[in-house]
Amino acid sequence: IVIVIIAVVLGLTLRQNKSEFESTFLSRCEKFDQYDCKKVWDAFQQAYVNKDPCKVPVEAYDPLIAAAPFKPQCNRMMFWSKTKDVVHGFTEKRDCFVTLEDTLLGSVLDGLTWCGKEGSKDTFTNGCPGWSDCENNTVRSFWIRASAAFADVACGNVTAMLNGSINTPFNPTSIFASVEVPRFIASRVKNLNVVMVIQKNNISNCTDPSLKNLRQSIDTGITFSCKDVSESQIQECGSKPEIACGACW
Ligand code: AVW
Repeated sequence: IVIVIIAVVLGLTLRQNKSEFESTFLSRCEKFDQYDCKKVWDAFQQAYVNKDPCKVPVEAYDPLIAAAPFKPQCNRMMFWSKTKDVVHGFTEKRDCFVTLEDTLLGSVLDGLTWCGKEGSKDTFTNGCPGWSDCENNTVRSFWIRASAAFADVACGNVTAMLNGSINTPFNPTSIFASVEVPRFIASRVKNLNVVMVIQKNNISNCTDPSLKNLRQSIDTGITFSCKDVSESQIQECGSKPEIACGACW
């Protein structure tokens, strides 16, 4: 009996408690059916655990993408650049489009910071390198890998919301321009429809020279369109379910 008690007490003290991060990951994951969240968590951890947080290449997340693959949702896929709040404000209310942040991996990791440390099997949420502190940082590599995988399955009519309140709505250094657009292939994607979000003090619109670059950089065979749409019109469509998705703008 004494031995059993010692073994149990030892087992309990040695067993690592689930971190708050792991709990968040798993509870967000469990909102999606058809995925084995423990398997997804294990595939996620192997990308960065016990590594220098600045030495996690994009490919480190390949096994994670394989464990939770993206499903093509033709004609409903929404990309964005510098319009995160407008886009999600809309997609939260209406089931018209699917963004990366609506998929399992995107929604589980949205807004989170994480990294590992050499010599430790833990996940840390403090003291992790910032987005531009080093090239191969743990969080940035994930978003690049996930964005690439999401763009790889893009099909049919693809929509992108760009920001008319900045100088260069199609910025070559953005994930949208550098990772996603190059993966749109004519055999899968029919049209790229840009929605230029226009606010009161907009400084650019669909006539911006950067949009010409976008038109020229897409795969031949993909047709391109751009429409200036006011932010208030997007919000109105978000709050009026009687307006059909296709009639929003
Ligand atoms: P974004 P993207 N520091 O609005 O085209 C911290 O520029 O690049 O649009 N976080 C950053 C930084 C930074 N300097 N830069 C970017 N981020 C993060 C995935 C931050 O979380 C979707 F499918 C910001 O909200 C879109 O089509 C996010 O990256 C496309 O990639 C987007 O930055 C949007 O990427």
